Amino acid sequence: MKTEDYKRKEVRIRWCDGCGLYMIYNAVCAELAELNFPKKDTYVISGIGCAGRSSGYFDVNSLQALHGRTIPVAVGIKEVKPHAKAIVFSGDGDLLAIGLNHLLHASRRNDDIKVFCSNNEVYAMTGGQRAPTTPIKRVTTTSPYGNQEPMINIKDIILSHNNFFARSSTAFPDHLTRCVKEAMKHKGFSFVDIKSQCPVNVGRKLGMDVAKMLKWYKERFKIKENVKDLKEDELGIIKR
Ligand SMILES: Cc1ncc(C[n+]2csc(CCOP(=O)(O)OP(=O)(O)O)c2C)c(N)n1
Repeated sequence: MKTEDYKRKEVRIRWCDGCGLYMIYNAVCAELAELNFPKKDTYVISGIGCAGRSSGYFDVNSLQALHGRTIPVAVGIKEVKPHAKAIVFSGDGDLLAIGLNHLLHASRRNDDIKVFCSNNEVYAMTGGQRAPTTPIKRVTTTSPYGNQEPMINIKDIILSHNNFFARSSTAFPDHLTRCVKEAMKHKGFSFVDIKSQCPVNVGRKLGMDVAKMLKWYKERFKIKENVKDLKEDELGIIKR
């Protein structure tokens, strides 16, 4: 199978130009093609938000769940079709704010689902409001003087259950491909936190175009290999 075989052709993609979601979507389709995974056994579940649109763009069994409710749908699919690949493709707001409770329990149970979190550090679709993933001091629509709340530490939550955790970024495409591959191969719960650019509701507001945003990401993050833990500014794969 080819990458393009997993993409729905008749639907026009409505993500903004330069959005990181294109790269994440492509990386997941490319890995499905690499695995030659049967389309009939592949399920993509997305939530609400820009990332939530993804389910409409995969040419596999796909479903857009209610806001924050991707995980129970994926877990349900896996219960009745254990041979299937249940992929959750959603945003940081959807997975780590409204949907966090489900994520926590799926991780605790080590449910065999693959979670790809497009993390643009805001609620993008609704206008760039502060999310639990917004870094300290970041100016957003709802933190005009700079965010004062600490970020959620999703890495430690996932690792507290000894599950697969990877952090990558759309600014490092080869690393992103590697993280997607490892997550897909892993048996059990896998979570990939993908720091991804939102050119409109982050970039434009902070005075950066897409090229500047990618440069900014490259400066902010460093790739680490064979590590047991990651600092906030480090990208890597942790399997315990
Ligand atoms: C129950 C419910 N609450 C709130 C909303 C409004 N809403 C739509 S998208 C969204 C944020 C999505 O953020 P994220 O998951 O980070 O996705 P992004 O748009 O950044 O890709 C919110 C709060 C909604 N649609 N439904």
